Amino acid sequence: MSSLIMQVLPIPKHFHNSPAVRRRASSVVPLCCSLQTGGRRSGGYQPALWDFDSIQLLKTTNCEDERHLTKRVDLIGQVKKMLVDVGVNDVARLELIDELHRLGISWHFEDEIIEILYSSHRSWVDPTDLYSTSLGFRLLRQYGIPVSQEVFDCFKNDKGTNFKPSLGNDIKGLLQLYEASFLQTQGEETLELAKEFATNLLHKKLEGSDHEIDNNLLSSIRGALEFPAHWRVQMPNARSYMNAYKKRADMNPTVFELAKVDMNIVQAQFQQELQETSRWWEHTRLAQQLPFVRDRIVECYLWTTGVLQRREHRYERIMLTKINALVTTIDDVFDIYGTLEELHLFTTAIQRWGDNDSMMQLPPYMQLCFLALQDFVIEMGYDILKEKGFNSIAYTQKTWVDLIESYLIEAKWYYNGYKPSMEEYIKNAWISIGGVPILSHIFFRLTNSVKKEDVDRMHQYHDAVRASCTILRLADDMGTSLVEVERGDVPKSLQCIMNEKKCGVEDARKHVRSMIEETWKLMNTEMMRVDSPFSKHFLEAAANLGRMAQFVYQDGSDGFGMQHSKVNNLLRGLLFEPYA
Ligand code: 0FV
Ligand code: MN
Ligand code: MN
Ligand code: MN
Ligand code: MN
Repeated sequence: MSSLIMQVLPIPKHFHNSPAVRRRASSVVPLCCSLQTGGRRSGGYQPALWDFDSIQLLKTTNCEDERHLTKRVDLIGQVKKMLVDVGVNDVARLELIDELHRLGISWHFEDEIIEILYSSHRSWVDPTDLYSTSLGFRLLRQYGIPVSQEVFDCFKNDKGTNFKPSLGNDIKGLLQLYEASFLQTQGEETLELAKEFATNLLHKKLEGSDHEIDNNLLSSIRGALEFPAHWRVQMPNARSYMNAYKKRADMNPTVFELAKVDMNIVQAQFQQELQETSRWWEHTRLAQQLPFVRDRIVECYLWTTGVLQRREHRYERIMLTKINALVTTIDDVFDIYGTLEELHLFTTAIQRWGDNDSMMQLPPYMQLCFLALQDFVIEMGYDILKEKGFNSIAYTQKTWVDLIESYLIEAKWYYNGYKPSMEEYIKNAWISIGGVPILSHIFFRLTNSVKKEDVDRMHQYHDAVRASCTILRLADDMGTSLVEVERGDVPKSLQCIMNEKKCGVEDARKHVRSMIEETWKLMNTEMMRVDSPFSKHFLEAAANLGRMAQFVYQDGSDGFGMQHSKVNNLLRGLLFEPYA
């Protein structure tokens, strides 16, 4: 026991950077072994790409200095003028709003944008112009302003059974119609029709290599077919949009300059937040003591920049990154290292939270995990009580208990060789992906006055929560399940569908993608509900959690555990390399 206490002993903060401490840390014998001993599995995960020291030494920019901040204020003023300039026609204004969003700078203009969208409401609905109607429709819904799918009725044929064939020549209009269709809520048939109609025609345009379509438009179509705008997270995508925007003949230099200055200021803020979380992660010693877990603090932080996009949510991002790291750690305990007997003990200890005897039954490596989690839950609960006057601890604990019980169900399935149906699988797997503690945290932080009634609806896992977690699960399975099942794991979505439908992996992927699209309809319904128990910021973050999963697991590969190069390049651009 005494050697455990030695190893777990905290290292005082001011020693964190000292070489002596780092040497001592690396000579500590881990509480468990990374080798495949005693029938334990291996995740095959590579070490972290960025070590503690290199993160702490980051200082690539001095962009938070006075000069840059003043420049940004000036540029914001100029762009505001452009937005409200009476000389600008409605369509150009809508295009500017869309661009500000894609460039990641729309938050500077939120009040202006909402006012413009409200006041111009419907003035752009023009039966002769599919482009502006579709763009306007999408932006209104994106900003939570109600608008009916009926605005598209005038583009349908006389019987109303499909869109008019003549629209097939309006490529820019089709692209916008396609984008608009992803804002559909459940049961909106016109928008479903719009999606099929536009998708088919856009695919044909690409295949036909039509010489009349210019290259910029072609690449926009390609990008949109892969990822519609509504599914894209703002910040991690902003930089690649900036690169495309820069090359366009109609780009606005002032807007571009603002995006550039802002990107570098944000990067400096992100670096500080990352440094703070990395100090916490180092302090937990989880990566050293449990060498089988994914050591992914930078990737965990990247997630949060997509989920919580608003600059002022600094504390929330730091805490969310810690949740991501704890979820990842405990997930790896269940999926990789723990024996079934140990996993039962861990589940019992969590169910009897606070009961010391149950905790003392655990092997030391699990005690470390448990205490790290407990510390964190108390810290978070303390802050919420202090700031919101609500004691959230029992609710937070419930989310962890539910998560860990769902992990145990999967572990039992695995050890029994049980193959669930897709329905049975997903009923458990939307929880086992780890979204519930994430959303509970975001709920408490982003709700101004916390009411018990709403807290209950959150923790009975309202549809908005379920939709967000389901997208997260389905996207994760697309990116990780082939490797997981090979290593030894329960059948995930792809395998359940392949078993059930007796189909190949490509058909299973198509099926999962259509399930993601269906779930988005539920998410959209919840986001547009006028009687939602949730704040706008919470719903935005819940949607972003799904978007971020689609981003990290894009192309069906694992940009988190396996550090896929596409995601890595975007990560470098966002967090480490100033925009020159
Ligand atoms: C998924 O890992 C994943 F990234 C986790 C659990 C990290 C925490 C969650 C967020 C950062 C949102 P993995 O594929 O191993 O998860 P499953 O559930 O498939 O074991
Ligand atoms: Mn410390
Ligand atoms: Mn896992
Ligand atoms: Mn798992
Ligand atoms: Mn997975």
